[in-house]
Amino acid sequence: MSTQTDLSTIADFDPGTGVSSTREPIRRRVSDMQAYYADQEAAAAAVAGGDPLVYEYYDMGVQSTSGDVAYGTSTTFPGKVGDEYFMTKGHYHQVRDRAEVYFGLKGHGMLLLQTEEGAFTATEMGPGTVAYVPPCWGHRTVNTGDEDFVFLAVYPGDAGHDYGSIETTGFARRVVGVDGTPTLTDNAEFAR
Ligand code: S6P
Ligand code: ZN
Repeated sequence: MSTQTDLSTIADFDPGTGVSSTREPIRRRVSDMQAYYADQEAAAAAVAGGDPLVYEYYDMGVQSTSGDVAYGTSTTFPGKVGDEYFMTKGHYHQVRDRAEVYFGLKGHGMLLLQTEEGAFTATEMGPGTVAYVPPCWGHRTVNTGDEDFVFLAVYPGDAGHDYGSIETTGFARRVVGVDGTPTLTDNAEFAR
């Protein structure tokens, strides 16, 4: 059996930083996801004050077939919008039953998981943490520390990404700083 994957296109990355020297990252600033944050005044002020980079991630270029295993690194920078920590947009996989494994490389964060049926759970991540995203669970990561939060993500090549569902409903919980401690709070705008 032959594979159509061109191995010369498969990228490597620095396991200390997540950075790949051969691929361009996808970058998200506050302005790319202003409506995701609870404090709209703080989000507007952040955009006006320089529009900081919230996160960047590399897709390492594996082709999107069910037999391939895609992987990438993701870096969420330290920071907050209001009292809410910097986070990824979050998504379900387009093919819902495709699972994913995260492996913590640097810094500290939280992985939020939810189902479309209303279940929610969260797990803390740090260097060496292995976290599993089961089939059908939406996932978002949050940097709860004061350095870059970096992890490796590995998932089936045909998983795809559905951002629209999270954009519409939000996540059931937000992660905010309460007296300096990352704390899960109910999201008042969450619409199941
Ligand atoms: C891909 C995996 C991660 C995210 C990355 C950015 O399935 O879950 O590589 O793509 O953390 O998050 P998001 O929600 O913008 O794709
Ligand atoms: Zn994913």
